[in-house]
Amino acid sequence: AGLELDRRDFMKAGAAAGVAGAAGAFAGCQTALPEGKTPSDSGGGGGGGGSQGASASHGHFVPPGEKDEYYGFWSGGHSGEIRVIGIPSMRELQRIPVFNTEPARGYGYDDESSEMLEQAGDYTWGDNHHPNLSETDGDYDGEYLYVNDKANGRIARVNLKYFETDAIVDVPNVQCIHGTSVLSPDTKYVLGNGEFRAPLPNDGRDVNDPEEYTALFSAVDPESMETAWQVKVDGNLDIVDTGKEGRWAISSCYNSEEATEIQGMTRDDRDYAKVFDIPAIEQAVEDGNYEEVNGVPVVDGTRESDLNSGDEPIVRYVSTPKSPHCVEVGPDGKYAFIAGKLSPTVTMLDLDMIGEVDDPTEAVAGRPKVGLGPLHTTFDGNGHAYTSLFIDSQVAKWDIEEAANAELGSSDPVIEKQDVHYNPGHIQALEAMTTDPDGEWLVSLNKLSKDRFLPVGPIHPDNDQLIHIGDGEKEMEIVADHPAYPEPHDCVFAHRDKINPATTWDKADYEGEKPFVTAENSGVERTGDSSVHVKASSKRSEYGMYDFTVQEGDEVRMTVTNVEGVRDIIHGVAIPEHDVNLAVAPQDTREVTFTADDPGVYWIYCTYFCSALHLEMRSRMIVEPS
Ligand code: CUK
Ligand code: CUA
Repeated sequence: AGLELDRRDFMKAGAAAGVAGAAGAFAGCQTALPEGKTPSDSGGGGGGGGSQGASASHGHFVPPGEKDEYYGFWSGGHSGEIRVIGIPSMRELQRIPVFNTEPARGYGYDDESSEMLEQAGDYTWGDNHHPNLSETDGDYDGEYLYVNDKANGRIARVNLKYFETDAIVDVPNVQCIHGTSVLSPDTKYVLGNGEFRAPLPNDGRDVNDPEEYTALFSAVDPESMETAWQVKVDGNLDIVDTGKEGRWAISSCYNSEEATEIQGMTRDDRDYAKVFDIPAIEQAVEDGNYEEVNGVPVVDGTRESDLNSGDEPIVRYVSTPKSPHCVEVGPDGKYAFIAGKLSPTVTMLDLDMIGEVDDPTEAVAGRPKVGLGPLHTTFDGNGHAYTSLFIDSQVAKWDIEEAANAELGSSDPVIEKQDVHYNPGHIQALEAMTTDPDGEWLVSLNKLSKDRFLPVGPIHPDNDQLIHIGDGEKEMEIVADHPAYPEPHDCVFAHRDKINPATTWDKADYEGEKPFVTAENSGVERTGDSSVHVKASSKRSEYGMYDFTVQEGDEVRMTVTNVEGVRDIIHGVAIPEHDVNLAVAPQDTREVTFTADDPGVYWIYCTYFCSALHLEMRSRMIVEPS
């Protein structure tokens, strides 16, 4: 059987790539080459658009010692984390815990992060789908990343100086936040779509009256991370993106029927996109045209509301084919692309026109047929859109202007389709969400990998495929399969020049909040009848003291500073049988509070292999019986 398989694989490679390609495959190439190309054709040469300067087939290989050109930030789905992946190598560089706990980084173990998680609802997990980089002037400023928690209706902020989550807001009045976007061009708000309709407030009222349920569109202040306002709408809210000028936010709605079961949700032939007029909403809040619910101004944006009856409605409802999925706004800000999901089309909404027309449906500028199950669209900056086709397991590349100039539903602007493996959700091209996309690479986040990898049990990895798109003039080519731990939804890419992480901590960033403990001021101080404060420095290869003594039952607050000035020398603090686990980076201080319940001797040890004497880096906690 093994032989059979090998032969079939060989024939597949031969068929796909031609003889030269098959020869290339034997020479150890990762992928088949396009027809007519020989391995030497693709050895070097200058790929355009700021690529690593290699060909389509091999350009994603980043040699040892060299670095990727782009940061990719992946949402981790129900793992709750963000993953940092280099593009084009697809190497995983870091994981940033957000809604989960992560022992390797001490996240959810030290006082600060565990209090943050506690105050944000004290859930042990989250389901993050949509990472968004903060913007200044429509470009990534490298300051923050914002991401939603679909499961618990939260939005978190990751500080990109330290690649660390620094704030989480549990948005009031909503159960779930799905679509999430920053408001371009200057991140005035982080916007979140409440997907599930529920009573407002959800306190036991109206539980048996689904027609009284409501969905809310929320705006969070990116600095204070407080909910600024919310808008009540008809139907539900799936995904959101914004125009480039700070006025429009566009959300898709797949359940205009307001049904509670799938038959009802898919009953009607039409649903809609909702176009939020942000300045008009702000004006309504300023004028006091809202109802306050749980401390948040809630503006009525339902179709029949007063605020929607005049010439300047706060929400415009645009009819679309049934059950649309994603909304993405193109780089020039002219069109919002609303993927059909159940319709094989993408609806193009003209954002220059939406404020001008009486009937917002007149702003629909195109509705190309692209294939079955269109979910998400991305851009190369050269006039092409790429739409993922969930049902067809393909990525369709199509011409934006051609679609805009054709009769609705009649155009076929598709230039090319690329098979992917299998069932793609989001796709993203380099910097496609900015005003100036870089083309070159596209990642297809495929939901199913089926037979693509060694079997690892019934729960399969996803498959993120790296596709070379160049400047959009050449054919697409898959150059790498990359198994992904379940379950990424979306990703965002930024050129490495736009992200400037610190390599050690800057203690000025926490001055006044936490002490900086040196060897000299290490020690134990009794702070109450049954509480002590232990302060310890850490450096290669010792803590500030070799032992310390507390009394049985003491509440121990422990503050540990890593006094190293050198990058990549991390010290950990593990205390056996006390669930204590800190990871302290150079120049950082972390604190943990625990109770010394059981008398005895406990060996504190360092968890990061920091020097040849790492194993000797220990301290003794003596808990005297009371
Ligand atoms: S959703 Cu997952 S594939 Cu949450 Cu952006 Cu479309
Ligand atoms: Cu410090 Cu190991």
